[in-house]
Amino acid sequence: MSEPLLVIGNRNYSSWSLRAWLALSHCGLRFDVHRIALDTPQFAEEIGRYSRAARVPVLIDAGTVIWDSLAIAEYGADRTGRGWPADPTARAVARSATAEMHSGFAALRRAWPMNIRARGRRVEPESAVRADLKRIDELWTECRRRYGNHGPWLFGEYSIADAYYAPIVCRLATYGLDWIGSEARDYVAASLAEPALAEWSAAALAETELLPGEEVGLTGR
Ligand SMILES: N[C@@H](CCC(=O)N[C@@H](CS)C(=O)NCC(=O)O)C(=O)O
Repeated sequence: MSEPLLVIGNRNYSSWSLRAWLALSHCGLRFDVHRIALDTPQFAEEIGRYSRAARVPVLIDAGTVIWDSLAIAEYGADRTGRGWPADPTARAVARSATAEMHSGFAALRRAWPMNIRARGRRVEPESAVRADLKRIDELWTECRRRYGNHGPWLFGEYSIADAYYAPIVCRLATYGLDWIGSEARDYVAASLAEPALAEWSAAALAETELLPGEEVGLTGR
């Protein structure tokens, strides 16, 4: 039987694709990948073949379509038993942190789009973005202090929560670390050195597409 197929967008820009891909890679599920570049006629034409929701990521496994990054991460965890902390209390907190990312931080996501290739961007955060950054700093620091003694991740061992915050790590690498404290910075460094994110980032560097608004200036490409 063929492997599940994960349909993703551009590695440079598609933060939801990155989350699903990291979660599946870390839980050890084997899967194939099909990439469709966002904002192209090919995307409009092809995505409907995989998902009526018309968004990436989508996981197709033996005819079942799973069309949301968190549902995909949960599917990987269900299939392998890996993805969430073993301790029920830590697991509840990890799920809360993940859900907060899945449904929140809209101001930050809007103002600082993920662009893995770009470095040295300086976009002064407005107050709503600063509030998001403050909350992320506080959350990461608290998780590291409370749960981080068994490893470098938010809950010690790598979990879906780390996959969920990886695009924030990428944004901080692009827009600067000025707004977070030393423990959060250590977490950024550990995340950027992590092999799966490094593999995804190397593939993003090899991409050449530019999304509208990402073409010029001190923004990188
Ligand atoms: N809540 C969804 C969000 C998916 C999403 O917004 N994906 C974007 C790319 S990162 C997309 O497919 N955009 C294409 C479009 O809107 O046409 C998830 O978690 O999977």
